[in-house]
Amino acid sequence: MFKDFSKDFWWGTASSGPQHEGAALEGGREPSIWDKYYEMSSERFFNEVGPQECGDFYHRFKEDLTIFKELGLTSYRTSIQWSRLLPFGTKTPNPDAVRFYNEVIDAMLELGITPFMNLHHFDMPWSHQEKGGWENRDTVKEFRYFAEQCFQLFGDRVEYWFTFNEPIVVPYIAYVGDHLYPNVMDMQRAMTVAYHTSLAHAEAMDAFRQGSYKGKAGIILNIAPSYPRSSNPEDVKAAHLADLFHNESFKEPVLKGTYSQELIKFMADHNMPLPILEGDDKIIAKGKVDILGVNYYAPQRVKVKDNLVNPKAPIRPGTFFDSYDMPGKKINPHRGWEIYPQGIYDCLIDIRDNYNNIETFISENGMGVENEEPFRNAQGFIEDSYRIDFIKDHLAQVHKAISEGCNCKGYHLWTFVDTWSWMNAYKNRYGYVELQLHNDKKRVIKKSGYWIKKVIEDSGFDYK
Ligand code: BGP
Repeated sequence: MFKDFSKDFWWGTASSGPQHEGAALEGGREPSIWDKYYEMSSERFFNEVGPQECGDFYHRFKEDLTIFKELGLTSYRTSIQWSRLLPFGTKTPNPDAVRFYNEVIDAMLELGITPFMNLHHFDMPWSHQEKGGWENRDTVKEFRYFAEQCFQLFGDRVEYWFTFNEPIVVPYIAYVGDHLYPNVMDMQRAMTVAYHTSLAHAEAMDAFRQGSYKGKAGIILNIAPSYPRSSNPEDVKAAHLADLFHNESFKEPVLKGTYSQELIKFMADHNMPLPILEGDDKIIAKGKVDILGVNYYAPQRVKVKDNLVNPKAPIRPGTFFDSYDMPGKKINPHRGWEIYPQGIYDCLIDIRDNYNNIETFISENGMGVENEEPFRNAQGFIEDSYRIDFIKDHLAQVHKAISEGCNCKGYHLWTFVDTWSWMNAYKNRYGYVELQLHNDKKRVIKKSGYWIKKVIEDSGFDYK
């Protein structure tokens, strides 16, 4: 059956400054938390390839955008690096950064590509991290200042703004996980970081509205629907808690303008009170978004804990529930993530039914695959049919959600050209376009790139 999408559906891709720009030491940029973490612990990064080894969008954006246009894609998300625009805590925008982002935005508009600009993609400038990063409440006003600068400098042309990408990730990987500085395993500090990030988001939304800029502002959340192993009340309770920490911690403030009372109480009941000050509710209320980006990769499957917790172990979300390894689940072995297309539908229906059917788009979805070399064909390009199938299965669910009334406006694949991916560096490739890292970073369109071009031309595709 043909899955038809509206003519104005946003067919795009997502990327980020820290993962694709490169030129980390050029143009006056200061190191971000990732550059420093690589300096401290390079052995943790796949093949010891660090964040400075990016696709060089900084010098090659015109080439990338030309290929982007050739594939018929219409909207491109990247981010403005705080560490490039306001390096070392300066209040005066770095002229080289202003020039670069102006050129990128202008090049997109000339090609008829809509820029979607995000302001924070896990990439705290080191000078702010040294002062405590998101644990320090002063960072909230520093972020508002950065956001204001971005709106003032580029708001005459950018009409889609996003304050944060996946704001729950930094608390999780750096404060209760072992994947980023400061690796502290402390749930109170993690949720403090999350709380201050909510305030920073709300301050940036307020700055956007105060300035009466055109367009819309919002946030991008990685929503992982939480499914209990069974209908046993303990499993259901466990899944609810996983949802509360991972999803509701940001969904409620950004979609309802209130901070979850349940989360506040849970943290207080476990002697980890959140650093709430009088009047914060008024700030949080300003954070209600115009538009929500939904990043969807995989669900979380959850069960009640099998074993009692070691009382000396640090408290983490996993103190309260276990992950559930469902028999028969389909897995992407390269990334270890479950493939469950219906999850994307469940996310959209939840927003339709419980969050006023706010305007959304799929801001990330994709399949990371290690070593695509065996799929190279005689003409020299990668035949990534597995990626096409993955995208089709997810788009079919998006189509179904839209036909049932969900206000979902587009689909952005992660990513356009294979990017550097945090600890996994270049292990898993996600792009419509291959990055030949050791061949002068040459860009070569994959089969999925040619496929999406046809989908866009036809405004849809045939599905089993
Ligand atoms: C999302 C991030 C992206 C990107 C993607 C793929 O969570 O927003 O920055 O990296 O995941 O994940 P990974 O790179 O870990 O494979």
